[in-house]
Amino acid sequence: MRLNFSRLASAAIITFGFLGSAHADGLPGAPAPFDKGGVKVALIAYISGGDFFQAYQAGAEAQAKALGIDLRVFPGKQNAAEQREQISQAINLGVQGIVIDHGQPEAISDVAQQAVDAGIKVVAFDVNLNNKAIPQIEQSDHELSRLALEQVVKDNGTTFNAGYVYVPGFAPLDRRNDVWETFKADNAGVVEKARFGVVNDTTATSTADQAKAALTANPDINVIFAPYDEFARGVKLAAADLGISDKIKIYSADVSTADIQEIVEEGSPWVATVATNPAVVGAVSIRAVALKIAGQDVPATILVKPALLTQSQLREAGVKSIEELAAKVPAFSESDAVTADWIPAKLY
Ligand code: SR1
Repeated sequence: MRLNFSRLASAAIITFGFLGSAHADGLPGAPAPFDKGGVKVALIAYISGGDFFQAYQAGAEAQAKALGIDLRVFPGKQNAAEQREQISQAINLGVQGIVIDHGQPEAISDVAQQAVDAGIKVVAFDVNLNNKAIPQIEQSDHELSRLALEQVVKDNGTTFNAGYVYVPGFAPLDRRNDVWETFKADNAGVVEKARFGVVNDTTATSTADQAKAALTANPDINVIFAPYDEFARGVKLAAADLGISDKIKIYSADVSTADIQEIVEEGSPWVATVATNPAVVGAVSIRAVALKIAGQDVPATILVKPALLTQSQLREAGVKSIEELAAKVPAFSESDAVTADWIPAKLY
């Protein structure tokens, strides 16, 4: 995806509970039930902490508001039992649609099926429920990983010692891992010296503790593949504490305003990331469930394509925030995935 500098952007606002909407009395020209308004949708998250998930939620809320949807957000605390209970609650609330954002398939597949059986339209972001009735939204994770590793090779060649941050069981991380495994198999000079990572409510600091141990035990690591921004932040923190920021290069996924600042700061080892605008992904998720509620076709897999962002590009462009990025890179301000002429798709 090419950088193109010509757009305007603004941020959405995070709130909880059923939200008011711009078209509470109906969206003129929209199909039923959006023409009358009062459509209730639940967004049920597995993880709510961290920049990515907050921006995703904000984008979902902005798109819901534009569609006249009353959106009830159930925040996630990495608790499978709680997410399962929240899906049951949403069914009992009589929502017309549910967006499931991450989660553990084995814990929620049956309640998701109960929702489908109750006539509720369900879509899933980054959790594969293996259910034909539930479209899956993702950020082209294989492509994301491939773009990041192409940049790794551009900067470091194909002979280096790597640290790899990975936690299995999360669909996007598992997909990114597929590409990493193939990459290693294809490049005998790439040696994975250490593998670590944790996902919890303090992912960055917990990962930093593990990174410190890994980097201390393996002082010859010069490349870190950390395909989640909280992982990258943790590794950057560890490198700063150990005084080795000039010895390693970090490649990640995701981007936020805080990430941009950490990437462009002087002496930062975080040299590239491959990302979508998570607010756009949140908006796409709501559009997908809205189309299903309106009885319109939705593909089984919906891809939101990521873009490579290097430290040097960001510095040269003088970009300091996700809004400035959205102003310059069209893919960060909108997606053409699951649109319809009755859906106000422009968030920015
Ligand atoms: C724990 S999974 C984290 C990932 O989910 C989303 O796909 C984001 O891109 C993030 O990297």
